[in-house]
Amino acid sequence: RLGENRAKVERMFGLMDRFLKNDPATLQNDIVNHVEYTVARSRFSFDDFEAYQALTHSVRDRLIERWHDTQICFRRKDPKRLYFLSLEYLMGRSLSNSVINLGIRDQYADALSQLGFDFEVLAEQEGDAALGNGGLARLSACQMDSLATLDYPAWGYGLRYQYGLFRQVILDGYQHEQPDYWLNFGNPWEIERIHVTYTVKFYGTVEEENFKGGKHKVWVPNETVEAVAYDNLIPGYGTRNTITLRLWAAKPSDQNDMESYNTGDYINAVVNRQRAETISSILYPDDRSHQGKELRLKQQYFFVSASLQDIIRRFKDTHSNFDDFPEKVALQLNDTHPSLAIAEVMRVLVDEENLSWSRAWDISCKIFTFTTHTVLPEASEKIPVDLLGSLLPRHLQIIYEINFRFLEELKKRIGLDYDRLSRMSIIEEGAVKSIRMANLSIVCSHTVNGVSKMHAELLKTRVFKDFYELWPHKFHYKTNGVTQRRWVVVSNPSLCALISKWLGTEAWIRDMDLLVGLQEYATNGDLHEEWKMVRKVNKMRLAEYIEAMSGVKVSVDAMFDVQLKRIHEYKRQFLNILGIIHRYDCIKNMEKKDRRNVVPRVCIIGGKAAPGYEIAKKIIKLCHAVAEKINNDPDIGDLLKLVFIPDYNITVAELVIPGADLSQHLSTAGHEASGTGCMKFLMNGCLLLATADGSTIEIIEEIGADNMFLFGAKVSEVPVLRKKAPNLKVPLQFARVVRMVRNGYFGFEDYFESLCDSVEVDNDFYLLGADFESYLEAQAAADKAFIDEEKWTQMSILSTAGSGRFSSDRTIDDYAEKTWGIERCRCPA
Ligand code: NBX
Repeated sequence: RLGENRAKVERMFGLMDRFLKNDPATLQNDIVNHVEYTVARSRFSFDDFEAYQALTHSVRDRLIERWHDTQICFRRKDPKRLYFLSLEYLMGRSLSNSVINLGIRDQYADALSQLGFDFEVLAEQEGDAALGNGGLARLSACQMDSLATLDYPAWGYGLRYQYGLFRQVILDGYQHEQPDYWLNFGNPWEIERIHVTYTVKFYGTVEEENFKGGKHKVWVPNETVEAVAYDNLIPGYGTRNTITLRLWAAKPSDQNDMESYNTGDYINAVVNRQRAETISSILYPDDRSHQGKELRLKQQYFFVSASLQDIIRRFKDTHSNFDDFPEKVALQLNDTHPSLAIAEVMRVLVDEENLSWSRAWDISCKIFTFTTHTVLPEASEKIPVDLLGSLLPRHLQIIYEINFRFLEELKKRIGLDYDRLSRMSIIEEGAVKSIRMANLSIVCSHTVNGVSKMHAELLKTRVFKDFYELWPHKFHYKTNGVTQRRWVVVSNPSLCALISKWLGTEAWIRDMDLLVGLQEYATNGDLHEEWKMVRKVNKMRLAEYIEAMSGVKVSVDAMFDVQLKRIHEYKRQFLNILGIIHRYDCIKNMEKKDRRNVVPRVCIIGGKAAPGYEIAKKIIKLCHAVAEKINNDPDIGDLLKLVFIPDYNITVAELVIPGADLSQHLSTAGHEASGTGCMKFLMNGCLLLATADGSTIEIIEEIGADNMFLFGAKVSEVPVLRKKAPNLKVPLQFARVVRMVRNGYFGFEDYFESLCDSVEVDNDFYLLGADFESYLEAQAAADKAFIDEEKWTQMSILSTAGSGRFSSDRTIDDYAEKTWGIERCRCPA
């Protein structure tokens, strides 16, 4: 038999051309074949989009080869695996990233140019995969890239939303939301795996059965939906390893239909089937508040149940005893969105695998780890008990049981301190009785982490103080990072080449710590010239984009000053706009001859507001109203321009960040858990103007306070200022600019009234007034530094040189070793 098998394998190998080759002739042949046979267009006539599709398919073939090898390698070595559970991933485009990670970008560019196509033009055909809101979702994407690059045996799990994050359309300065039906033109990057399907159940009742002389709970659900896997392949850089991001789509199940068919209601049956698909149809666009909606809860459970069935199936392929589970499986909860997984694992182990409660709980506590991404109390998820009880009755019982046992233990530790017991309880009593998902996650996870040093301090001293005092060993911090492959190599190829040239190696692309080597040349005149040239070309590219988007012509000699992020009061885009109004006002009131000393600025703001977030939408409108006034004022000319970049997404970020001179990170201290945008700007040599908040505190440690422009109250000062706020004296300049908005200097005074009210002295929760003077000082310092070109370039080089610590590679290695307990597993070349 063995001999026979070997002969078969050898025959198969003979039929395959071993591995696909990457010489120009083979690549061209592949692309043209895909035009003809996959895209089904004639090889004699195809346009850019069809060429892009064919190109993508040829890249995908190469990904599949490596992916198969990686999966075989993982199966053979059977290492402990990481399962990363996240409801959101912001992947952006895949083409450039894939060919760069595969190491065959230049080969493709050559092959295409011989066919008469330009790689960059084809790359522009791709839309963004925007299955997430903001920082949390992009972090998941960066972490997947690092997991693959560092050879970790990891799987990402998520939902395949049919509608990604809404597209932002600006009409008359107001934000409108348009659905992002991103699958319209097909998605060549995903592989539909119709044979990987699981049934997910909802609703129904819990019944008791006799079992081995005792009672056994059985959930009798009355609705089922099928989860179908779609695999997205994530190639590592400088390795063959290619890992899986498995996204689930909901499909109707045949199991629901019998009754309706029997009653002859065929049409209704089909309509009902269609409804099943709504579960994975839409991404919720709120990045903070949560609303306790049934569909959202259904999404969470659908995703958790399918992922766990898949994970347990894989475990059972090679193991029969669940005591081995913690040696083979780490389950990472990306915020509380997947935390129902805790109740689901308990249900499967106790109800289906017949483990005792204590054995099941022991196993669960060894596999879960939990990362929280916020400090804002309004963002913490609470699921109404009634809602959970109706959708997942057995899970509600399990959560009650977990809570009962936890509180019993807690009483033994702390006695009958009822206040503390009720604060720590997983169940929140009150008008709407709810499950506190964060408490559930902390109770079951062996490690809980914040996403910056400051964030972890706040968790320990404020947000989860009671839990920290109970289990100090559980609490850690893992400062976020971003992947340099996407944020330098793909998005800023000329800077990438320059860095490699001066370091004499490309090794920094896998080892960011090597960037410190640039410090040595921070004052080198030749590097300065090349550095300035690269930056200027990036600014020209951005200027063209700005003109195309908004019709505003900007001068590349001006300082490009950028704030890009979700619009939120705590991120204080309003402070930025008030600062711009102040600048405008100053120029207007200046004598003509003094205007010569003004440092010209192009202020660029971009970001989406959650559809129901009124104040955030007003900030967008204000930005447009102010821009209208300033940009059309002949007194001002090139001294000041303001542009709002619509529909901010990953692709826009890739274009804007390399062209920014200065970037603003203005959150009120103590509110930004980490912030990752600042890291992308930093790597690209952009200087930061920032509060000491989240990860900027650690950036200061790396590059020194004199290489950035810091301002504002510190974390410890914020509560004090808030107490004093009603009696604080508002700086005159602040009162003046707010008054200009309030009195209609930019029009729309009624519309802006509530926005102005939100920063009145007794109402100014985010302390715009208190920080205003210091903000203007930091801005003046930035102006002063900018006119000293040499100083600015040196600061810029030192920013890039000091950014090594903010690679997601560092973060992932740290998680792997200290949190997940997984080891690298490299697929042989
Ligand atoms: O996560 C963000 C934080 O605000 C950033 O400070 C941090 O850098 C980043 C990565 O750790 N949080 C975030 O983006 N949250 C969400 O997007 C979100 C989405 C849905 C939801 C709640 C929060 N229900």
